[in-house]
Amino acid sequence: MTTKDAADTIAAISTPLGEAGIGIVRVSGPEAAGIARSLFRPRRPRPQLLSHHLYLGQIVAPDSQEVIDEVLLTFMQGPRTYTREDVVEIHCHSGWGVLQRLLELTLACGARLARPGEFTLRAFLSGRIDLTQAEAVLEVIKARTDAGVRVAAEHLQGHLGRELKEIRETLLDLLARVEAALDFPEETAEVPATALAADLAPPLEALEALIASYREGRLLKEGLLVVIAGAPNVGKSSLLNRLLAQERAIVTEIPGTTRDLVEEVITLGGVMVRFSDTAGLRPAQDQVEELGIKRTRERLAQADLLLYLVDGSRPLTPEARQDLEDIGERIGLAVINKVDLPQELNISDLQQSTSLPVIKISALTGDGIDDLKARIVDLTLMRGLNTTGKIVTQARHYRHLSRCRDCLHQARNLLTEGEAAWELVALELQEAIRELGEITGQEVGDDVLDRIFGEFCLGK
Ligand SMILES: Nc1nc2c(ncn2[C@@H]2O[C@H](COP(=O)(O)OP(=O)(O)OP(=O)(O)O)[C@@H](O)[C@H]2O)c(=O)[nH]1
Ligand SMILES: [Mg+2]
Repeated sequence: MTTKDAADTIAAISTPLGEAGIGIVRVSGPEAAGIARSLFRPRRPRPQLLSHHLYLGQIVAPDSQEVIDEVLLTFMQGPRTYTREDVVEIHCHSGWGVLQRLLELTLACGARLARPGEFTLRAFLSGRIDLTQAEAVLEVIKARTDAGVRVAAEHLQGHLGRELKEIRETLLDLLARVEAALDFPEETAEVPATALAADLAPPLEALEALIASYREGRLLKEGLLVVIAGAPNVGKSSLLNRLLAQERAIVTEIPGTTRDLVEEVITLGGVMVRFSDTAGLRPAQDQVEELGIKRTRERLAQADLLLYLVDGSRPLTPEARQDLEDIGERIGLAVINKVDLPQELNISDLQQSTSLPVIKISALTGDGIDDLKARIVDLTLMRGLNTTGKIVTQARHYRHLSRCRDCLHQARNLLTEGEAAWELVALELQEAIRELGEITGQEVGDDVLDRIFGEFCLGK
């Protein structure tokens, strides 16, 4: 789809379909101004529409002269537009019928229906934004937390793309030096392999930092997974309900109530957190419970953060001790629940069994819950969750960055292995450069573009 019909004028409804104050039909391409002239009757007659001005008027069907709606229309002359082409936006009342009718009129006047993401694709193809910025458009639209919006906005401004382009430039310079060594072997002494290997260190370091940031990026997108685990009846489901402030999971005094995972997402301190309430850990008493406990163990392995619950009104059991030992050095909290009841648990006993910080709550009364939430946020920040824009949030970027790094490692190994195999070094560098180009869009195939822009909504 990508480049072959770039000369068409495209049109789409750019706001969600539904009843609302305004809806927008957007038109982009060489015919945009002509289409506006055929459909729009300004309130005060004008010889021409000035660029980047807003006009009040009516949309009138050219053949029947029927008035469709009262609208605000703006004509934006390229290249100072989103797509760098001429763009017309018609702000009408938002209703299914009106928007549909308006869109049909633009099509009747020569526009073609835009495909999902085609406006942004044109912004990319015209060089107004790079591919990371195009992807950031979708990221902004989908962001659900403050932190997510912040990182997406940084990406939209092109910070990530710029850093990648700088790394790519560095690699291109290195490649030029390697190619010089290839072309003029008699002067190879002037291109010492060890110096080249040393010059690979800064780009490698930058790549490693970006790759490491993906963990945080994924957290921003998918949320931090906090698993609530412990023996049956210690109050795991009660805690989940308390954190969500809703009766989400079933709570009874019968041990073994929760059998499946119960999960819900909330935002804490601007970060998305997915809480997972699990089946109580004990030797399973039937097949259903066995499956539930298996799921619990799997979820535990995936957790970013663990809340291991114990019942403060009972002594610590050997099973709980064993669980805590298994958890070992992972990040989390040991949570003593039911502090509203007379306490039978020996705290120093608990502290000896685990290196996790210990915290006391009552899921029943809400005691200590605010403190617990604050500790969760602290632990999130401790994990180095920063939101400064040099964060990789897309799996696609992560893949290419990892491959790029691998190529550079290879190149460095070749260079330090003594007898430098210049051809092989050049190949690795070329591959590394190509991987970065795939991220920024400097070297990217139509199939990849189709996949990326296919995820967009219509009208974007
Ligand atoms: N007094 C008191 N009772 C609590 C507290 N938290 C939970 N309970 C009670 O403990 C019992 C078990 O609570 P649940 O939340 O179902 O416990 P669970 O850990 O989810 O249990 P399973 O799903 O069986 O593993 C219920 O009767 C709760 O009302 C608390 O902080 N104080
Ligand atoms: Mg439960």
